[in-house]
Amino acid sequence: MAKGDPGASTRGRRAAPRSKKAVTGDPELVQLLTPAGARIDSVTGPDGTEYRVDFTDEEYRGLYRDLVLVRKLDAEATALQRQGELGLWASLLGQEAAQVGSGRALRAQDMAFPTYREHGVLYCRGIDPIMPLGLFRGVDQGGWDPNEFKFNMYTIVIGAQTLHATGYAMGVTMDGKTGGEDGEAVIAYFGDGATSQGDVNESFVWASVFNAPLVFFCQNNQYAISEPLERQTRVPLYRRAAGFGFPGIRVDGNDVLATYAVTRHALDNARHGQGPTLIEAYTYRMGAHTTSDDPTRYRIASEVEAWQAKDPIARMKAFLDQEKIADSGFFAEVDEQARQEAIDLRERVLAMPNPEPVTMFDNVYPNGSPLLDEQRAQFSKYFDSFEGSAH
Ligand SMILES: Cc1ncc(C[n+]2csc(CCOP(=O)(O)OP(=O)(O)O)c2C)c(N)n1
Ligand SMILES: [Mg+2]
Repeated sequence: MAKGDPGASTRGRRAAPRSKKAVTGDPELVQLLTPAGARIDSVTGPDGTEYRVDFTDEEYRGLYRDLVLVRKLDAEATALQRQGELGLWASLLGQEAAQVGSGRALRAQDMAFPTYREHGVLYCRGIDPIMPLGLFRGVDQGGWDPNEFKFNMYTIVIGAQTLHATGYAMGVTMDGKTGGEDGEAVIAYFGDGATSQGDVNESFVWASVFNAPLVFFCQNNQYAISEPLERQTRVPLYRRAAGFGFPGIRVDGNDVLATYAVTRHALDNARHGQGPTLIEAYTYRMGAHTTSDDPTRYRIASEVEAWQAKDPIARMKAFLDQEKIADSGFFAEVDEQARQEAIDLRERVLAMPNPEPVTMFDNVYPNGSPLLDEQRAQFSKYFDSFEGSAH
């Protein structure tokens, strides 16, 4: 796992092997690593910003390790759901680079507002990956402290977290915490489907006119459950930002390096008081929407296969291999670490204690309420009436 702040150290940097100073293929897409694993030195965005990364070999390997671990833990969670150990799971399969690239671009002081699929960002924030499994097992409400890790609770209500993030970001400005390298920036994650929500559009307006230090990070994974992108928009999503008065940029969301570069730049602009940016991370949901969904009902296999050729981990591995940044021993060691961490995750999920039903009343208000106390007493009495009840 790439600890700390990749790209921040100044020692042992590796120059990109190829010096191609152009956007390849789609001119609307920032890409620094092609699907075949070839590096592009730098890309100039539409506003003249030059995007590049400057990692050491160790940092490149760290990003690869993150990608593999995040995918393996996600696969283990899906398996646990299939075996009845979780009520539901929302897999991030295919979106690892979008999440690790943006998650590692965050500085320690930055605040993130996730949806329900940001397990990769959660991992980058240093939160124990077991935490969301408790939520999806129904034994707790998430378990991590949003203030400690600067990572809010998962939000299921589509788009709502963009409003929370906007309010938080406006508060950051009011507290005088923007300006300079130590300034705080905020990032809000949401999906392509969420862009059709009123909440998201309202948050665009407020963030824009109040110049909030906020990055809107849209993972366009091409679907909102069964609804394809063309049911959400007639223009590329990143262009929506122009109508609200702030910059928008589309990045190859399956390219961890480009995602890192674009997100870091947008966060730094925000922390320096230059207002919001919309990033559209162009990616693909390789699996089902959740374990309750059957994607074969609404999309064809050839589409999935076409995206498999753009796999975010395969291209990073090809790059590390071609440039001799990592060898087979390293790849085997990462796979073994992932295997061990998945076993550990499984064991700890199975050992999770079931909460006492009455504890559902505990976290509704910080200081309780008389009405809730009454409900708790009624529920306890009812529960005690069952034969063999623990109460
Ligand atoms: C306000 C609201 N409406 C509807 C839903 C049901 N719902 C859950 S996920 C989802 C699709 C979201 O798609 P997208 O924003 O693209 O995110 P993705 O799941 O693809 O990451 C919907 C409609 C919800 N959770 N909240
Ligand atoms: Mg989507």
